[in-house]
Amino acid sequence: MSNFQIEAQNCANDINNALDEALSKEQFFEPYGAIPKHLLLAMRHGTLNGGKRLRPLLLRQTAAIFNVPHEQTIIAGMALEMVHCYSLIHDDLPAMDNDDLRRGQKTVHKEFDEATAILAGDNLLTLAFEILASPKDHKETELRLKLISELAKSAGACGMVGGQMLDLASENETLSLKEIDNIHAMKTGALIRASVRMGAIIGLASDRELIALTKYGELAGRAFQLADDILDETATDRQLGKTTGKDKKSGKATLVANIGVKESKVKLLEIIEQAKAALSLFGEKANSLRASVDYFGQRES
Ligand code: GRG
Repeated sequence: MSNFQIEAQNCANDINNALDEALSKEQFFEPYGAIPKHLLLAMRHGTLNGGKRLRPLLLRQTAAIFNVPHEQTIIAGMALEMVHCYSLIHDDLPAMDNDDLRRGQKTVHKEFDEATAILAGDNLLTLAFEILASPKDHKETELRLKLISELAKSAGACGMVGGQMLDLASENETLSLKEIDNIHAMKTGALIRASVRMGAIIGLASDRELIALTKYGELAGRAFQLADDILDETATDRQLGKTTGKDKKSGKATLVANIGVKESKVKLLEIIEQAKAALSLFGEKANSLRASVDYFGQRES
């Protein structure tokens, strides 16, 4: 295994263990009683069913530039994953992408039912902010508020939710490359940008450092989405653990639909190089972040 693979695996193990514990029955007794069992099972299904945990990895790698130990990035990493998993659960619903398969398993509304899937997503979103507010990893109130604000803005109407709205409205519409880019930046890029910025916030980055890392985060988000669109066109259902080719079928505006797979791959490599260049300020300390964006370009699932 490469250093990147080992690092990604360690991060995924840490986050999986922490999520498993956070989504256990005992956590939910006070003050109103236990969480309804069905709801908890649905939340666990949508969260602990695989997942590469790339957002916590970016957060952890960014914080490591500032010598923050991994243990102090677990809660923020879990909060990112909870928001990410909620978005996938809701995205799979019949009212949105209407998918039966996610991470190689039945989607939450297929395994349970639609109402349960909506509520499981809602509760993951709420829980993300509940755990971020806890002083366990970060004693300083101001730091916690900054993390909460960063995650809320990225997940909200000017970020992921707004991007999803624009994306749904764009089906069978002709969009300019700039408009497509903007939808991608909001829908997928915002949470990736926030992952990096939250790592920088935990690391008490200076303004100059935060600007450089934000640029990296934005470019990494673009690379991630473009790679996803290329995979949607070129990979198999089995490889991705979800239904592929849906963008084309639904007439969704993607860069790949506009410029083709070959040119998209060239563009992807350009964006990856720009992302790595944005890290020049940090020298070798940012090598892990460089490896992550390289992985975005090479991933097969
Ligand atoms: C429903 C509010 C709301 C938003 C949905 C993220 C999103 C917005 C929709 C998902 C559609 C999609 C497949 C977008 C492409 C990028 C993406 C988020 C891929 C999945 O992320 P990975 O590869 O997933 O990190 P894992 O399974 O590894 O966690």
